[in-house]
Amino acid sequence: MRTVYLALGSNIGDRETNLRAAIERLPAAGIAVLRESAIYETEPVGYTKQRWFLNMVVEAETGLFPMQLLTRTGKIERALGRVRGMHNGPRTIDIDILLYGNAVVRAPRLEIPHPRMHERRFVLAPLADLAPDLRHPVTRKSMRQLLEAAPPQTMRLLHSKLTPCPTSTQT
Ligand code: GSY
Repeated sequence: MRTVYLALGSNIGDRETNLRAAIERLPAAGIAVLRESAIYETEPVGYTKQRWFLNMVVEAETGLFPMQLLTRTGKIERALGRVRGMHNGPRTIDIDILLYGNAVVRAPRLEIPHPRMHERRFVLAPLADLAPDLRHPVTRKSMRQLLEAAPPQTMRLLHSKLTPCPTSTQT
């Protein structure tokens, strides 16, 4: 089993419902959710003439191999109405694999750690909420250090309370 970190984002429709719907589909896909970050409303990066995003990060555990994980998260994106449109354009739901334990994967369709995570405050803020001392497998910098060094981005905390996952509250 590996601990993985997934970044979720949405800027079409009911963004919070889209995030929730994606999280609810993870367990059936073989991805057990351990913890959820707060949700942030973030200014769009890249193509800026689009609606603000809701972004969050999920810590999960899985026995899936990285490519299987990519296939399963892609299936959830499609089931929730994600269509591949404009590059960097609006999306119902986006699920990016940030980290897969300490593994480094360099495949044509999949790079882990996510190649742009260190420059994305909308990823690093929720990730540092969950795991500030976790180190990037390549640079060995902590998520807190990466967040401090990331380019500025306007964002606001939507929900400050970390939502406990139902399974993690069982004794
Ligand atoms: O894969 C990331 C999608 N995306 C986002 C996002 O999730 N949040 C913000 N704030 N900007 C973004 N630009 C892109 S592309």
